[in-house]
Amino acid sequence: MKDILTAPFVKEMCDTTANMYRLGWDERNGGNISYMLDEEEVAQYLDINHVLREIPTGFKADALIGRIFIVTGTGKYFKNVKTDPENNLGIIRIAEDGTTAQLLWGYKDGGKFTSELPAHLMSHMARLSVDKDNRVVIHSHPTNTLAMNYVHELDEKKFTHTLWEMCTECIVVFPDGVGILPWMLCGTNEIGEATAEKMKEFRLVIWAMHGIYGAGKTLDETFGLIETVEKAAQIYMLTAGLERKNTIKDEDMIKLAEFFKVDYRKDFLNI
Ligand code: 2HA
Ligand code: ZN
Repeated sequence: MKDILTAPFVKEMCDTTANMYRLGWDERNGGNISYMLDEEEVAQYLDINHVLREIPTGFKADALIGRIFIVTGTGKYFKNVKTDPENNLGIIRIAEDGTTAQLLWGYKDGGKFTSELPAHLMSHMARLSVDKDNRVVIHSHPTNTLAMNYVHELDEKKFTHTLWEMCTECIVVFPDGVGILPWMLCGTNEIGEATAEKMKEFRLVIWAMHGIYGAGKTLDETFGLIETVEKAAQIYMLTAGLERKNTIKDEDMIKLAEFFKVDYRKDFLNI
């Protein structure tokens, strides 16, 4: 059996959380990540028949029975993942009943998965229903994206359009736009269900005055999606309130989308 601390998926979780902390997006215990793993790959590092603990999830995830995820722990700080992965991360498998998480590794101090597990697993189910290659869900509190929530209308079309105007490549990176939920209580099945509903349409969902969810095939891709929104939001915040003399026009966005052959939300343009 290989040493799990050398597993690429553990290293990637360490690098991504460290990176997000460094960017100031995940203060204290803010943010959480879930990453679906390949059973054969996990079996190189763990006896996957050895369940350390069983933890109820509080909701049913029938479509994910038997699926294995590496998930950040509740109350744990992104800042600390890299130096102590076994305490701050856990590997869980969804049991036959669809409502129990079988702990295979991690949460060493008796902890458990993020309080946002409903939003994560429901989002995985929603994304898998439209993209069978989806593996990752990331939640974070990126600074400028959050700041923008206070000064920009929280309308999906208008918010997406503003982001697309802020950096040339935005429409290419997230042509499907950004979904938005109103302020809701976090950590609940209700916000999980609402997030998942949006995830059928968008890979990025803003939780108003809280943060953002992103979904994708790899940690890099999902991180990159959130990073691109955050960069656009930063440009917006640096220029909001100033007289705008130039902008990326809708006709320019169409040229980009056609040149890079992306299927974009045409109804989010004004022409
Ligand atoms: O887990 O970010 O939304 C900490 C959070 C909750
Ligand atoms: Zn949060």
